[in-house]
Amino acid sequence: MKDLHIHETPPEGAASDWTIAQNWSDYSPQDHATWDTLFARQTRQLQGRACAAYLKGVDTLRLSRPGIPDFEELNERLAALTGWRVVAVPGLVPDDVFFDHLANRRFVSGTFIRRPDQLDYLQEPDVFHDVFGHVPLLADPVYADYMQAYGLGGLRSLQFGALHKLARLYWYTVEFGLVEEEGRLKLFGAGIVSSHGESIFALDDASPNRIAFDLLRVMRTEYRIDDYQQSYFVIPSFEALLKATVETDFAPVYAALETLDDVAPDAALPQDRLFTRGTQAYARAKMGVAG
Ligand code: HBI
Ligand code: FE
Repeated sequence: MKDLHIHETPPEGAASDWTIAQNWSDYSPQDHATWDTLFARQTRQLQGRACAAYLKGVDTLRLSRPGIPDFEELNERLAALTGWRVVAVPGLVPDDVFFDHLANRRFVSGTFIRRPDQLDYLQEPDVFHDVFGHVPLLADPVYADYMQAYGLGGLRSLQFGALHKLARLYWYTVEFGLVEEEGRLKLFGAGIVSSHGESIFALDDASPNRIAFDLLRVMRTEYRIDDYQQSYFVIPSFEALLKATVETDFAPVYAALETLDDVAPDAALPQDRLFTRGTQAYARAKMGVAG
């Protein structure tokens, strides 16, 4: 999802903060039907798999109503719960713009929806990924604070030239995070909960590592954007994740990262607390290597 369609200035029709109108009435019946299809099969898939706060958010935000949500209506409920709003943008926006929105409790969402023949394939985040994947947890007060803290940290990381490292935190939590709930692993990352295949793979497949979250470890770890992850990180709770973020001065973390090597996506380190040591069979088969 990197470097695709990134403009340097807001495109024609976008405001200076890159927002556009959702133009909800322009969606076709087929667009709404695509949402309904994705919603139905993904809510089935997530029973017993998604974390409690995510499922609660789907419910309190009434995402089960038919059709692509109208952001204005969605925002009435979301803003009342946590002060977050969803704003429409034309695609990927520059990092500083993205972080500024998060720091002000605005989540940027694409407006287009994938074509019916592309239900499992998606290069750029569409409205299903952005709304179904990301928005339910923004109804959770602790997660809501974490996302804002990430936006503030993101703006700060730009001054350190350390966005590259901080982006790994976003990737391995907001997009692909797992959480331990009553002794069992559950999904919370938007990239997983919005993916039909990865919502099974991330919890059940023997291939990936599942490693206890550690801030420095995560920020050293490279990631794959083109296939299922080779390692997932498990947070103990959203409170712990928020604490690890807001109570940490990232300046010394960035300094420490300068002295540490990057870690490969499939690596397990001696100091890791492992929930699962993955076989990496899936990734190896994909790379065409025997064994
Ligand atoms: N723009 N629309 C959009 N959505 C994103 O998730 C996004 C972005 N621009 C930049 C960006 N993400 C990155 O900075 C983060 O993934 C770190
Ligand atoms: Fe996303």
